[in-house]
Amino acid sequence: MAQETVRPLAYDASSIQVLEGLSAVRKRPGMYIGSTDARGLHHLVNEVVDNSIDEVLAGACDQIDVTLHADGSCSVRDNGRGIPVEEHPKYHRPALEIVMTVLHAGSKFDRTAYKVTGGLHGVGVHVVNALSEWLEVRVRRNGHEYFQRYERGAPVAPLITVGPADTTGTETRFMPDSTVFETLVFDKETVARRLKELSFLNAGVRITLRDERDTTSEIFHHAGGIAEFVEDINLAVTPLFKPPITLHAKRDTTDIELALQYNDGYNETTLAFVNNINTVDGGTHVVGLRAALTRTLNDYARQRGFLKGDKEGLTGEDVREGLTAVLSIKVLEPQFEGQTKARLGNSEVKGQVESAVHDKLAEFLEEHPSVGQILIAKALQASQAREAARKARELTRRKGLLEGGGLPGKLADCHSRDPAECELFIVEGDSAGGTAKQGRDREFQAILPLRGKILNVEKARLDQMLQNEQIRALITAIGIGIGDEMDVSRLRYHKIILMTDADVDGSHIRTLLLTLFYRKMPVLITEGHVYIAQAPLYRLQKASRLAYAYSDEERDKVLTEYGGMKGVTIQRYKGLGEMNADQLAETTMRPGARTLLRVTVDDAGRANALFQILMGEEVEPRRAYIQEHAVEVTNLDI
Ligand code: 0RA
Repeated sequence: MAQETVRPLAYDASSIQVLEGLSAVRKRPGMYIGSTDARGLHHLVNEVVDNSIDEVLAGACDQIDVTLHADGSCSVRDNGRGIPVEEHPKYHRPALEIVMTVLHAGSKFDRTAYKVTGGLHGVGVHVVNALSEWLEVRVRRNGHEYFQRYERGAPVAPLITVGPADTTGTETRFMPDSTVFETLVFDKETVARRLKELSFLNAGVRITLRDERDTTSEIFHHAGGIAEFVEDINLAVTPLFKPPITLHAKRDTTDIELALQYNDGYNETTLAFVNNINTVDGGTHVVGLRAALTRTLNDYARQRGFLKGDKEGLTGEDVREGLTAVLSIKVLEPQFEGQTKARLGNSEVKGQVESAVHDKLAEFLEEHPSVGQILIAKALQASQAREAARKARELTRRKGLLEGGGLPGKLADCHSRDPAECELFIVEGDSAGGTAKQGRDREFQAILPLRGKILNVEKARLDQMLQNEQIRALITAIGIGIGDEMDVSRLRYHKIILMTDADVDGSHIRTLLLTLFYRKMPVLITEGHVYIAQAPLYRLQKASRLAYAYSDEERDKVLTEYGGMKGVTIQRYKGLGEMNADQLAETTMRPGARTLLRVTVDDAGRANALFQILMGEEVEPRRAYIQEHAVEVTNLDI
């Protein structure tokens, strides 16, 4: 074949290395991109975009255009310096080809600066290439436009010049390999979310997202950077001052940027990024930030006489109540730790961040005493509430309400004492609770019926929460406690299953419960203990044939299988209470027969904003959100 003869990778040593690298990636894609589902697919886009963002970090690029093409491919074009095309000293091939085919090109063609691609996702574009049916790259550089095409990672022709160019930059277009990925459809929202985040984190960069499939386009551009990020997060709450406080400092080679604003709520939202990577598990930079906040606000409060000499100081929790902060730092050699590599480990960074934030924040408060007053008032109020909560907790403990022996009366516990096999069904209403009790397997399934409305913890403090009977019952049954005394090793059930009606009330109760868990017992969610039961919406019977349908589509499918509506009895379940115990067990509760949705938080910032919108004070954003995302709200699997 003609094509074979022009393949530059014939039989020399480097070509063998390339082919070995490719087959390693193609054999175990999960090792490189985590998975081959939708998440892995979007990882490809992020990898390519991150390479352009590295040009932004080098100060060499301010425009990135992402296109989701109608043919299913994706392209990313930037106005950076262009990937070098000069001969690579070790491989004796164009550097571009090496970047596209070999693990970490290295040497003089490696950009020395802060790098997104050095971090968590930094697998290299060659991985994208290896997992693409085809990939085409165009580089504008040295007055020329260069072009090369690859198939499944291997070049199909040498790098060629296709014309003159009066600008510089790189464009990469790739078609994900259908033999690798389970899904091939790029989700605009998923792509947009990361691009939006990047546009906040890199003030001034202009990122466009064009979707040729529906001919829409969006521009992400935030001259205000992370200050605008904070404002965006706080859209649904009432800030205590405007604009957010911002600071920027350098300590050694570490660049530190922070924006923060307080609101009249009680929750903390801190997003922390290292080289544009979201460190959801925190790390030394977050420890430094917290230490600085506590120290600076205590010093300030004492100097101004808000805290008398003998009085106990403000705690970390006090100074973080109602705080929204975005911390974005750049580190030359980040070390990411932990199972998901989402925690920064560099020990030197703690002191760098603490020093920078302390100095700059103290300076800011000196210059803006009115904002200082607001911060101190907020923290003192939190401190008083914390004291009240401690008393309330002591009181409930004395009454034996929060600890062993005092399990709530309504709880129908299971026999097993092995938490790993135990399940707690939280059921809406006494009537459904009764049915669930009959239908359960008492060996390992416990039932806790909840009556009426549950307190909205988004608007309540710990002391108010502990006065609420429903919430006390939940806390006691779950067993891990709440607040600073939480201990996940005391979890009594490894599956906590929310079983509510498929109507508006049920969805509201479910959201309230998820808010409670997310805000007050987040380990339950991060460790994957919370599930949502899926009850059927329809029961369809035709003579001796019986089927359950969990959606309208499923109902229609069953009807087709039945050969039409004739002779079919359709029952629509409006609530769990309409099922008898056997039906409930067989459709919703029994392992093997049931489907459970596990609640996960992909994106802490988004979940946070979602709860603020759904449960917060501001009505308008909530209405807008619910109208826009009606389906998601009734099927909340954040
Ligand atoms: C290595 C060195 C230089 C730039 C790049 C790589 C580069 C890579 C990508 C990936 C996507 N867009 C990119 N743009 C640039 C520096 C080259 C120089 O000093 O001229």
